[in-house]
Parts: sequence; structure tokens; C-alpha cells
Amino acid sequence: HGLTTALPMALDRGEFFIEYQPLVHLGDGTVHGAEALVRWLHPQHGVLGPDRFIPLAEHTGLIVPLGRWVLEEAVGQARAWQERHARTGPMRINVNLSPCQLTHPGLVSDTVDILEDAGLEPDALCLEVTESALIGADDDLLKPLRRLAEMGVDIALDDFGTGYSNLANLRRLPVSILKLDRSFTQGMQQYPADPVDLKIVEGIVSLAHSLDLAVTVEGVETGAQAEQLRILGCDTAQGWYYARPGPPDRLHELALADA
Ligand code: G
Ligand code: G
Ligand code: MN
Ligand code: NA
Repeated sequence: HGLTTALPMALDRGEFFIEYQPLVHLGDGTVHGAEALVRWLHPQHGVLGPDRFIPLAEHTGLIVPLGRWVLEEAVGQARAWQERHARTGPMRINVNLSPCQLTHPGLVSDTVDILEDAGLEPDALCLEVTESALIGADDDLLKPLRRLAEMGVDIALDDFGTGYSNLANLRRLPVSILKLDRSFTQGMQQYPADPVDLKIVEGIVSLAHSLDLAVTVEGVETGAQAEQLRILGCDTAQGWYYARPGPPDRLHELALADA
């Protein structure tokens, strides 16, 4: 596969870049932070999304150095935003982790080093792990996440509701945020929303809050969705209704518009 062999060189050549999508408070619409989403500016194929190369990077092991680069870049960016927004409060940064990064022994020490080098407090960082990566996770797999959580790093369960995780299992995971999968948001398309979808989201939010977990919703595309999810008690939201993923200065402008 051509893309697979080009991947390691792409990292050396600086062909990867990050777009940031804001996360907003559903209550007042102010910017809470951003999710880092990696892209590859391929010299022949143009911009490639993560779905095109993350699976290849996972297969070849390049995901470890690539993931470390993303973390370093995103944490540095979060620190730069914080310096420019001292008045508007801390800017938080969400970074996706692959299952392969969870089993890599350097995860905790790399993360600690990156935060220290940038001068960012651990509680400004949120690591997103998919529900499926943690299904049936044993203690060895959870140990590094638990260490990070003890330091103050938030762990979010990404794409929540698409896997088969036992809800009781949530108590065992060092997770502080549920990111409700986009499919639930789609159920809020019409107003009023489908009553069954409403009941399901209501149940998830109530369970999450009773376990002290915050709820983020993904894929919000309309004001009606935002409003219904706010009434259901969801805490933060992300989606095209607020902003598409974009360059770091775009987030700076959005945050300034709040202030
Ligand atoms: O960028 P886009 O909106 O197309 O994201 C598609 C998927 O790629 C998302 O599920 C997201 O979690 C994943 N993704 C984006 N950036 C990264 C990254 O830096 N590391 C990993 N492991 N996944 C990422
Ligand atoms: O980590 P995760 O797989 O959730 O990554 C988010 C993905 O969702 C990215 O591919 C991002 O571009 C995409 N996305 C973000 N906001 C929206 C939205 O409002 N609608 C849709 N359809 N996709 C979105
Ligand atoms: Mn994500
Ligand atoms: Na997601």
C-alpha cells in the first residue's frame, strides 16, 4: 500500500497538521476547549482525513510516534491559547488516543513530559478513548489511565453508546466524561425529538451525572438539537452548528468573541 510506506516519511517531513473543533458549554454557548483532529497533507493526494491513515498507522506501529506528535502539538497550542486568553479562563484540549497507545509503556511518562515542557496543567488535558478500546479492559490496561486520571487529566469515553459496554462497568473505569455518539444527536433532528431517543438520552445523562461524569454531545448541526440536548442536561457540545474543525486561529477568534 503506497500510503502505508509513505507514512513514516510523512512524519519526518512535517506533512501532518491539526485542526481544532471547539467544545462549547451548552448552557451559554461559550467556548470550553477544543478537540484536536489530525490531517495529512499528502504531496499527491492533498488533505487526507484520519479515517484514511489512522488504521494504517495503527497497523504499522507509527501511531505511537504520530500520537506523541499530536499530543505535543495540541498541548503546546492549548498553552498558547491560555496565554492569549488569561481573562476568559482556562482553555481545555481534547486529544484522541488509539488502543495501541494505551498499551505502549511510555504513555504516562510521555504525557507528563509533554505537559511539563509546555507548562500546561494536567487538568487542562482530556484524553479521548473509545468505548470499544476499554471493553473487557483488564487492570494492566487501566493502570496507565488511572495514573493519568490521578494527576488530574480527564479521560473521556468517546463514541459512547455505540459499543456494548456494561453500564455497571463504568464505575470501574477511570473516566470522567462521556462523549455521547453522534447517532443520539441525529435523533434530536426534529422538534420535538423522537420520544424513545429522548428517554434514552435522559437515562444516560441521569446515570452519568449520578456517577459524577460530565456529558459531551457530538455532531450538533442545528439549534433545535442544541436546545433539546441542553434541556436534557447535557453539559458540553461539539458540532458544525458551532464550528467545523479549523486552524488554531479560528478558535482564538471564537473564544475572543465570547469575552
Ligand atoms: O477528523 P474527523 O472529524 O474526520 O475524525 C475522524 C476520526 O478520526 C474521529 O473518530 C477521531 O477520533 C479520529 N482521530 C482524529 N484525530 C486523531 C488522532 O490524533 N489520533 C487518533 N487515534 N484518532 C484521531
Ligand atoms: O473523535 P470522533 O470520531 O468523534 O471525531 C469527530 C468526527 O466527527 C470528526 O470526523 C469530525 O469532523 C466529525 N464531526 C464534527 N462535528 C460534526 C457534525 O456536526 N456533524 C457531522 N456529521 N460530523 C461532525
Ligand atoms: Mn474524539
Ligand atoms: Na466520537
